[in-house]
Amino acid sequence: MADSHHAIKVVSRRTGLTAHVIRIWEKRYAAVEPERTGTNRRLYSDEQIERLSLLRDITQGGHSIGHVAKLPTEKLRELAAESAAALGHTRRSLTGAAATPSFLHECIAAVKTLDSRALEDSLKRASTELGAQGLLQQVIAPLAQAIGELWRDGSITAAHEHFATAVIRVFLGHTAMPFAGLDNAPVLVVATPAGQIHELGALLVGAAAANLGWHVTYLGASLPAAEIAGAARQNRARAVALSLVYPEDDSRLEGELTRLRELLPADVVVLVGGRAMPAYRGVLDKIGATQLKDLAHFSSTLDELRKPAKKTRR
Ligand code: B12
Repeated sequence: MADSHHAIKVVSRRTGLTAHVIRIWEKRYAAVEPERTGTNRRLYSDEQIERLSLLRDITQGGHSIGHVAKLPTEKLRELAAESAAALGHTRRSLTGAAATPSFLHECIAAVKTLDSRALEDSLKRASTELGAQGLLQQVIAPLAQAIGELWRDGSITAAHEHFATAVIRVFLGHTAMPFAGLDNAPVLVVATPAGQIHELGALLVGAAAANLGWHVTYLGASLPAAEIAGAARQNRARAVALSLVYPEDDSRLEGELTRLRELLPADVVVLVGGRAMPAYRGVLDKIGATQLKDLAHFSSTLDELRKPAKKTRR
């Protein structure tokens, strides 16, 4: 490689990736293979810098580094262009031209710098520009994915995850959930069952439902079946929505879900989603829960449920 002459510091500055992430992407995923100096310092070529920049954009667009790290550069260029189109922004080029900021990128930057004001500001503007469903599906959901990836590859810590969840919780609680308000709005109780501490999925579905005109009783994370059923009875809920994210092998969850079904009035529908949902399919089938793979299906199911005569589709 004749033009291998950039030290990792330069690469970090040019790509915006930390030296730590660059090393992890090299060691764990073989994304690039830099030359070494006599004293074992890494030297990167322009093509390798381009690869790293492309991988940065592609992973920020939601792809897992493990899936894309070894693809040929040409393929990376295609994927980056697709991500850019999907995210509605122009990728920062290697010549240094400024990128059109996307909400997702702004939010990721704010999480990385633990800047709550910047994060709230981006969420607010995204909400105004994209509407509530756009905010939830195009910004907050992919943001959670991106945060998970960044945490896994070592570029952010659990503190960043906590920070992001806290800001999003307050933001959704104040701006998105109170959308509903009509007295005759159907009631949806939202929670995660005992042992499921990840809360963002529940917050997302709560905000999506409120935006569709439902009255949302949001209970938060890790609640015993009796508490969820009690709230549903008290508020005469039409449905209960549960988010299952992690772990995927909690042996107590089967009992919790069975108990919830027993305690709920028969006409209260149980809606379930989240990345761990498929792992509990057996018990979910047994209790007749409606299993939903994403927010779009959730929204159409809520619309169906509002029509009293019709049965919900599974
Ligand atoms: C924030 C976060 C945390 C925070 C949680 C704070 C909080 N109060 O919620 C903290 C830092 C505490 C944390 C801890 C841990 N976490 Co964590 N965390 C996350 C992160 C970034 C978001 C979590 C979340 O709420 N996701 C929920 C939603 C947003 O994502 P989703 O499940 O894909 O859901 C989508 C749809 O399914 C739908 N949906 C979700 N719920 C529902 C419900 C219904 C009804 C419907 C219709 C749809 C729906 O909406 C989403 C958008 O499309 C994820 C990354 C990620 N991609 O999710 C990791 C992640 C879930 N965490 C992970 C891990 C490993 C952990 C820890 C074990 C880390 C550790 N070593 O300590 C601990 C576990 C703690 C525990 N006891 O459970 C892994 C799980 C891996 C796996 N095997 O599944 C993930 C995926 C990160 C990763 N990429 O590796 N975490």
